[in-house]
Amino acid sequence: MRMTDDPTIFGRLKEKLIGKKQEWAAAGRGLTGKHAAPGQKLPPGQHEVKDWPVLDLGIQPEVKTTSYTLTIDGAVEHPAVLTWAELMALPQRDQVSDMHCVTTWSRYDNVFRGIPAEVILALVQPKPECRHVIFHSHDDYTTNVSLQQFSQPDVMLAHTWNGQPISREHGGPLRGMIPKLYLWKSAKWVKRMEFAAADAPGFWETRGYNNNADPWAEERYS
Ligand SMILES: Nc1nc2c(c(=O)[nH]1)N[C@H]1C(S)=C(S)[C@@H](COP(=O)(O)O)O[C@H]1N2
Ligand SMILES: [Mo]
Repeated sequence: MRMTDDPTIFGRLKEKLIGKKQEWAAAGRGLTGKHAAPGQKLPPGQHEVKDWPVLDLGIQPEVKTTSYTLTIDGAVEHPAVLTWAELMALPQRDQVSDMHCVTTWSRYDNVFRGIPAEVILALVQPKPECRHVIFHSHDDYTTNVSLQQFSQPDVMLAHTWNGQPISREHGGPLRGMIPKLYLWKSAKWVKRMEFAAADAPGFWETRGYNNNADPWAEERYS
């Protein structure tokens, strides 16, 4: 089923929400025109929140660790299908990160635990022509980042937030966490990571949102 022609009430509701965010992109909502130094904690046009809002397409798939697999394929020397046990046996790290959502909220100092990007890279070894990483999720969401953005030291596949397993609504059991980009680049319920030579703009990137998505440069829209 395509996301755009679901006739159910949830489908129509979802369409309304997606339509609203596309309108924001077209109108340049939230843009201040200011730039901020990357060292500055709060990017321009953002405000701090203490709760953790939930944003997604309205489908929150139940993904069980007992049957979970992560597929990593494409332009890599060693494609892999990893079970939950295999993922947990990889080196893990704690990382304190801020989250910046394009809808203008930022949430500071989240302790995420997970598998660092560098561990994934060492495992699968991107081929020389590889330039992009496309995340595919269980709700059919996709998002794309450059290999360089994925390779930053604070990037991880996270399974734990502030000492608790990441909840289903926030993308558990495993989600991307790319703290220096707007949060739509951090895929919830990750199913597959596709390494690629060619870029493939994802769900929001094809609906008016910026391909690069640097909050300090206010790269909200395309
Ligand atoms: N699989 C999936 N990942 C997703 C989304 C989604 O709809 N599906 N929404 C993105 C958007 S737009 C945002 S702002 C963040 C929200 O994460 P949160 O709900 O944990 O705050 O998830 C991102 N990752
Ligand atoms: Mo978002």
